[in-house]
Amino acid sequence: MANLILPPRWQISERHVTPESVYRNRRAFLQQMGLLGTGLLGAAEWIHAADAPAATPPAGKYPAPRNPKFDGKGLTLSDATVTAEYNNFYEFSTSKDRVHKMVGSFTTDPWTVRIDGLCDRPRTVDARELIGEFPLEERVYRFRCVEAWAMIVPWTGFPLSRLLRSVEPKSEARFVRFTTANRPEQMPGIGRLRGYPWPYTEGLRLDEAMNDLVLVATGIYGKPLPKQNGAPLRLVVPWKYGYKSIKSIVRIELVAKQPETLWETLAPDEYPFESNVDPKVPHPRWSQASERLIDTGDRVPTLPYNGYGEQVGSLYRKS
Ligand SMILES: Nc1nc2c(c(=O)[nH]1)N[C@H]1C(S)=C(S)[C@@H](COP(=O)(O)O)O[C@H]1N2
Ligand SMILES: [Mo]
Repeated sequence: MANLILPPRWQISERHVTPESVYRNRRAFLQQMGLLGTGLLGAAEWIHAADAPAATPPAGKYPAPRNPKFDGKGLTLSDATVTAEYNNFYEFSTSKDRVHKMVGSFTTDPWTVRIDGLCDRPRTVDARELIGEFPLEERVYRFRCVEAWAMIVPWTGFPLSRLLRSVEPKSEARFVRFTTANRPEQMPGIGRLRGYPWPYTEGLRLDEAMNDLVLVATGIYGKPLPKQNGAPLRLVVPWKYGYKSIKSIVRIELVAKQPETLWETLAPDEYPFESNVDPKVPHPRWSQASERLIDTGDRVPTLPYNGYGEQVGSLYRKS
């Protein structure tokens, strides 16, 4: 089946960064960094904010306090304009620089999310309400696409573990399955990639999903997520290749068996379920030893688990 299907655009990757968008806002970016620098909160303030009641509507929750555990020390944030205009979101377009121009008619408010499957308290809730329930925090993470480009961004959101605990998973639950909205009338890429097994789905083992690093992101750069980055809710799994970080989620389901995912279904040898970032394991068609930062163009070594081995290595140690 896979060879009847249009190949993913990333099979011809490595030449998608448009030089204008890379350098255009460089000055503005440096100014912004100066401002961000003064906006850092200390640990005490962060804890205080995290304990505050969570009734505020989403618009009032930005910018959220930065979690000092993930303050991005030693990392330089990627240019916000570049990350907003260089996107993988195949429901809209396979051209990264076009996605942000095609999301205009995509409605992300109101937005219903269903959290169900093998749990005692399944629920269906509007995204705004859900975001209002959890204290939001900012975390600076590395983000590594399987195509060997990377960025460093400040996400706003809350740990997925909190949401999962709130629905009380049953003991039979072993995996979590995530599904993106499927609206061909608003998402022109769906009709163009007819052989793809839409909707976009992804999955994690339950123990991976419960790891503190996994965020339900609701914002980026101190503001609510732009549609092209996965509004109103997306996943961020920083130690895995970018395609695991599924956008614009409508359903989160606790399941017993490893779920099928869009990319694994299309090309299991290239985009397997686990997909941990590993510089020693090349993609069948290119090396994963290094990566290109999308704003500066710098090539840097790729780190095992994308630099998060200390937090997640124990999940994969064979006993
Ligand atoms: N629904 C959906 N989620 C998706 C994708 C997609 O095409 N559709 N692309 C993935 C890939 S390959 C990457 S690298 C990231 C890109 O996220 P960004 O555009 O916010 O940088 O989103 C991931 N999530
Ligand atoms: Mo990606």
